[in-house]
Amino acid sequence: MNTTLAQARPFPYALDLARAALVVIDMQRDFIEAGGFGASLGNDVTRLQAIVPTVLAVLQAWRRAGGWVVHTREAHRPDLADCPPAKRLRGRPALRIGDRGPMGRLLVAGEPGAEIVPALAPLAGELVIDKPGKGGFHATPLQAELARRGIAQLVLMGVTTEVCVQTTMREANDRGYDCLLVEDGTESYFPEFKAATLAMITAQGAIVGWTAGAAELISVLPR
Ligand code: TIU
Repeated sequence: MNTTLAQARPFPYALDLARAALVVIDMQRDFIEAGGFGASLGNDVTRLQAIVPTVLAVLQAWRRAGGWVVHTREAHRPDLADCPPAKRLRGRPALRIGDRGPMGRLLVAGEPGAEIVPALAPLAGELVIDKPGKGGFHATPLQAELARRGIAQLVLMGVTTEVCVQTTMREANDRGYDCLLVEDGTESYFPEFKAATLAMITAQGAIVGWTAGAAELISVLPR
């Protein structure tokens, strides 16, 4: 199915659903719920909770249209062998990666906090990528999995806009994917950083990619 998001910024985005993947970045309890990694850094997680219904609406419309879905999680091995000390020791958080919090060990695969929020749980047939970095491509099989399915376009949602989402989008852009970020399907702990990210992505003739609203994306998907 080919369609066009006429209202996309900075200009219309031609979507080929058969060659596109919806990539939902790090919608994990650790970033979205109290007591997780995001909260340990001093952030107000309620900003991120607010986008769950929009992310779900796009996810459901994409699934109904027969589109393929990838979910990422920022999740380390229990022995933290894939967590560089530079990452673990950065800053002065209340709890560090691997420390035990109310939802288990922070950002460790298999712990409750590392799971995707229940409303957005992956379905059978959807790809789940655990990534040790901010970008979805670094030290993961994501590129090979996309290539295996002939994917050329990525539609992105998730958190946080200027950290894992933007990093993944830039990695994807450098690898030749045409990327579109769903404006109200992403959020940051810092509203000004979200606004700046959307602006810098679309500036200079879509130097990193496109953005569009969830309603327009849903409206062009087959029901
Ligand atoms: N802290 C912050 O804004 N984000 C992260 O640490 N990871 C993701 O964005 N997933």
